[in-house]
Amino acid sequence: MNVPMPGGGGQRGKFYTNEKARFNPRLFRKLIRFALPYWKMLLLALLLMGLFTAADIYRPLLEGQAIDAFMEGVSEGTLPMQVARNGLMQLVGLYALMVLAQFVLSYCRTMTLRSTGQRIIRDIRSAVFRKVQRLPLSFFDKHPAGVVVTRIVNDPDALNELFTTVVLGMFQNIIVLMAVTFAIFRTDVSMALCLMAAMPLIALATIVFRLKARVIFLEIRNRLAHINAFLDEHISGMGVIKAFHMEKSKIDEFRNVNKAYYKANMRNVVVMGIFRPFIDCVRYLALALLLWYGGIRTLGGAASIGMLYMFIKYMGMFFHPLMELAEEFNTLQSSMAAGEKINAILEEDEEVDPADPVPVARPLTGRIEFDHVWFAYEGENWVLRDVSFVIEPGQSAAFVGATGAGKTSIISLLCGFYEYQKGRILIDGVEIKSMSKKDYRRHIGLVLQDVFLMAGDIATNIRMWNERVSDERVREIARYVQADSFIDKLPGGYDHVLRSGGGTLSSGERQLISFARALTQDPEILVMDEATANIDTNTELLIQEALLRLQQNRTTIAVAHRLSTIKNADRIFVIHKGRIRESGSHDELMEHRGLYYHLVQLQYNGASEQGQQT
Ligand code: TTP
Ligand code: MG
Repeated sequence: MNVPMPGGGGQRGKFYTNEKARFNPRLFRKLIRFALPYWKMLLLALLLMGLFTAADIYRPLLEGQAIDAFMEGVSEGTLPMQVARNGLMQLVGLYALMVLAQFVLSYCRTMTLRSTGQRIIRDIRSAVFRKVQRLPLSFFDKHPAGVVVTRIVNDPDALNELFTTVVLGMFQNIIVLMAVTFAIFRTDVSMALCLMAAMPLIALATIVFRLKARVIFLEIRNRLAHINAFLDEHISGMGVIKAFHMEKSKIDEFRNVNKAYYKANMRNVVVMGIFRPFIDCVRYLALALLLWYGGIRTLGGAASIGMLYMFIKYMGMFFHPLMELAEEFNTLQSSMAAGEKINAILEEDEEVDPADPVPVARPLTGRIEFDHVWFAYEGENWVLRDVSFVIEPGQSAAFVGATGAGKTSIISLLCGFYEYQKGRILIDGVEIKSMSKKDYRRHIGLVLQDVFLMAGDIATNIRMWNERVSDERVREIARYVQADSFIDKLPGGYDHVLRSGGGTLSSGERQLISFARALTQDPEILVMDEATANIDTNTELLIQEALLRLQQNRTTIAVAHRLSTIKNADRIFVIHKGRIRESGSHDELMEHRGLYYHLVQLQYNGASEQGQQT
């Protein structure tokens, strides 16, 4: 899979750029369904938050009252014991109780919120992975693996923030703001207005900050995607980079990509660096104003020291949620961007299966028919043009033709990996579009040139996690395809554990395993695309013998560049630029002296020039 660089347009745009990080109510309604199953928990969290906040608001009131009670005592010259009896003790007791209650509430709230959050993340991750499993192969042609991984691993975290931190956090902060406002205006209107004097400045700063932050935030996300795509490409292509001595230039290239990311982050640092101190500055100025005005009022007897203390406390409680709100808006934007990307995957078209599939006959006879099939990977770039052929049950067919002629595409269509645009493909007389892909793929054994082995031991890779295939059968099949000799030499033999991809085996060894894998299914149709391309001539001859026996009761389709390997096929189709140009047996085609004849001549001459007989 090639890794496209970000910034380009087209399909991948919505995975990289064009992030609309604005709040989008339609998207929000879609995403909220991940939180809906946990509405009870979230409601509980909200309730706990409300109680906690109420206690928070009430505390400065108590503190103020306590101070006033004490001051009264001092001014009246009462003894400490009497002050205590005058209600200070009760106040302090109530206060201690509230602090304890807040501790419990805070613990319960955090636990409820966090555990719900983790559940939401888990659900989203599963949903995205489930979706990815159902996507057609064409999706993976367009989206690099690194990006899909980000969608499954990182984005759910960001989206979770939307429900837990942002929505509930905003709710809480707004409640605090309203409660504080109510409390101060109820206590003293003129002093409350004094505190509010700072509001316009703060509102202005927050708006400017929000706008700035949004632009910078998008920039950071894009730069990050850029770095990820760069790394994805350059780590998987390490071999090529080394072979072409590109290390130095790649290091320079990375320095630039890295610098762009650094710069975007630095802009964020600067904006954040200004915003917080600015708000602090405004806050302390407002405090000074309050001290001055409150001082005058206290001295004049219109307010008490406890009240002034309470106002100072409330001022802190007022600014804190304001700052948090600004940051929550920021998080809202990032989580909306993540949500948008997750939603884009969730809305991708899945592999289409008919609503009411025709059941697949068991066993199939294995008749394959292409009826005027046209196919393009994209738009009208026809890769297959009006392809028609029939392969009768039990026949062996071969496709030959130049590189890029469309042979693999024919096989991909037969396996239902891509949807064809015109014509029909029929298996046993039933069009594949009316069958369930999962059902009929069971009947097709596929051996490809590039073999992907899963993480696990050799035997498991052969039986493909199908427990019904016994160890005995695995060994028998491995012997059949001549894989046993190299497997026996591996440490642990059939229990030898492979890493994902099977990179520690040679290409030929992987192909042999792939052969065995296809045969454990005992498929009615066996499809081989360059299946022996990486296998030495000696082993291939041995496999050919096995294959001949295998072909007896199944339909086989082989694609091969080495023509010697398909000479015995019942029918050979010559593909040229997406069309079938010739078909027939080897002898017929040789007699015809057309394209096939020339291909054979070329290979034969080429081989004999090198002194090798094919
Ligand atoms: P293939 O069908 O892959 O060609 P082939 O199998 O005959 O070639 P080879 O012998 O090298 O294996 O491709 C046919 C054309 O389709 C080719 O021009 C590339 C194009 N193509 C796409 O546009 N998108 C794709 O995802 C693939 C796989 C191929
Ligand atoms: Mg091919």
